[in-house]
Amino acid sequence: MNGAESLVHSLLRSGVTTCFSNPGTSEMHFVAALDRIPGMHCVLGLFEGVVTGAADGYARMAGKPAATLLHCGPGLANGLANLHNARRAATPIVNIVGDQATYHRPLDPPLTADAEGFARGVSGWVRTSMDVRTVGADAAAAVQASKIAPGQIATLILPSDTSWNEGGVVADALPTLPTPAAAPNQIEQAAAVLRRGGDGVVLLLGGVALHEEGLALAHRIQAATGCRVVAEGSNARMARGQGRLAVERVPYVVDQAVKAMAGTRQLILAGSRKPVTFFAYPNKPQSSIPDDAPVHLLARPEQDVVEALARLADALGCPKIAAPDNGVRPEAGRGALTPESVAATLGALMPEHAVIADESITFGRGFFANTCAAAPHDWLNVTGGAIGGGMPMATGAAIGAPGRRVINLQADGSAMYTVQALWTQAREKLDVTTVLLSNRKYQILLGELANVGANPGRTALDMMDIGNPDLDWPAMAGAMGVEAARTDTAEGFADLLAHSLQRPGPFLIELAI
Ligand SMILES: Cc1ncc(C[n+]2csc(CCOP(=O)(O)OP(=O)(O)O)c2C)c(N)n1
Repeated sequence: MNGAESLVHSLLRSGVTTCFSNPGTSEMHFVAALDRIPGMHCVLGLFEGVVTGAADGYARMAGKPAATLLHCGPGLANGLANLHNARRAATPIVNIVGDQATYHRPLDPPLTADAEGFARGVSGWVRTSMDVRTVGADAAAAVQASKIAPGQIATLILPSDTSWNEGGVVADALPTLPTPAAAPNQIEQAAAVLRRGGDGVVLLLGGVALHEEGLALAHRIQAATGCRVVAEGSNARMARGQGRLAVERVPYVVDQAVKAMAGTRQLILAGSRKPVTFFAYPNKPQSSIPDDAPVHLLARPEQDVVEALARLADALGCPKIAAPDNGVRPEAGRGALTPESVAATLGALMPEHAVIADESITFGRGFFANTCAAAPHDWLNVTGGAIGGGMPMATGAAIGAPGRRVINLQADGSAMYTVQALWTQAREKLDVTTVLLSNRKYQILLGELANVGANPGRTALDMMDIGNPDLDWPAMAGAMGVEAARTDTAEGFADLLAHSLQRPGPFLIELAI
C-alpha cells in the first residue's frame, strides 16, 4: 500500500467520506487511489476558494468534517479567504495540501512556497507528513484535531513522495476529544444575574447555542426570566422558522447596532463573544454594548454551551413550555422587489427544512423579520466577512444535507469572487436555488464611504460600480450548465422560486433590484 492509499483508507475509517478537491501533479497519487478505494465522494471545484468554501458549508450541515485536496502553497493560498471564513465559523475541516517531494524541495522548484506558513494563520493544527509510514496516523490525528470543540481547521501537508512510496499503514479513528463543560461558577453567576432580572439582561447566543436544542433552552430561560435573547451578527448555522425561538442578530451597521443594544445592562455570553464592530470609524464606538454593562460568561465558545444552557435552565427552575408560535406565514410579496417583498416571498414559499446560504450583504439586512414564521429551516451566514463565501457554502451545504433544498441569497459583487461554484452545482446536480441580488454595485461600500466621512468623486464612485459592462447572469449561469431567468417584479420572483423548487438540480434567479 502506498501513502496515498493509506491516507484515503484512514480518512474513511475516521468518518471522512467527502473530499472537495482541486488537484495538481503532487496530488496525483491521492487521485489515483480514489479509483481503487470505494467510499470517498470526490467533488471537483474549479477554484480553490470554491473547494474550501464548500468544505465549510458541508461540515456546517453534515456535522462532520470534509477533506479538501489543494495543490501546493499557491493552491492553498487561493483557498485561504474561505478557510478564514470557516475558521470564524469554527468549522471542522481536514485541509490536505499536496506539496513537493521531500528531496525535491531543497532545489526550490517553481511551486515551492511556505505552505505551512500559509496554513498557520487559519489552522488550529498543522502537520507535514515526512514519512510514508506515518501518513495514515497523521490523517487520523488531523480528523481528531479538526473536531476539537468548537471545531477548527487541521492542515495536513503531504510531500508527494510520502504519497507514492510503499509502506503506508492504515490508522484507526482516534476518539473524539471531550468538550469541556462550563464551570459551576459560570452557571451560578449567570443564574444570579437572571434571577435578579430587571430590564436589560441580554443572553447573547453563538455557535451551537443557535441550533435547535440550544434555542429551545434559551426560549425556556427567556420565558421564565424575561431576559432578551440575541444572536451574534454572523452565525455558522441558526435554526429558524416556525416552532423555533425568533432571535434577532446584532446588526452590522454601527449606528443600528448601538441603537439595538443600547438597553443592555448585563450581558451573558453563551458560546459567543462580546460584540465588536466590523471596523473602527472616526468618532464611533468599537462595541455596540454600553461600556458600563458587566459581561458574564455562561460558556466560552470552546465549552459545551448547550449543556451549560440546560444546567442554567435547571438552576433557574424554568418549566418546559410549548414551542414558540411565530405567527402565520407571510403571503408572497407583490409589486416592486424590495427587501421586504423578497423576504415575504421566501417566507411564504421556502420548503420545510430548507437551508439558507446567506451572502445577501446590504439587500438582505431586513430578511429575518419576514422569515421567522416560515417553515422550519437553517440559516447559514458567511462568518468571517471575506466575501465570496456564499456560492461555495451553498454548494457544500447541498452535499452535506442531501434531500434539503438550499436557497443561496447572493449579492452580485460577492458572487463574482467564486462564481465557478455554479459549475460544481450543475455537475453534481445539486438542489440549489441561487437568488442573485443584482444591484450592479458594491452598495455596502457606498455606505462605508459616508461612514468614514469621505466625500467621493467620480473615480471613487467608479470603484463601487460593477455595471459598465453589465454582468449577464442568465448567460453566465447557462455557460456553466445552470438554468437561469431574470425578473424585476415580486410576482416574477414568486413564480420563478416556485418553479425552481419543483425541479431537481440548480437554478439561478436574477433579481434586478
Ligand atoms: C475578500 C474580500 N475582499 C473585499 C472585501 C471588501 N468588500 C466588502 S463588501 C464588498 C462589496 C459587496 O458588494 P455586493 O456583494 O454586490 O453586495 P452589496 O454591497 O451590493 O449589497 C467588498 C468589495 C471583503 N469584505 N472581502
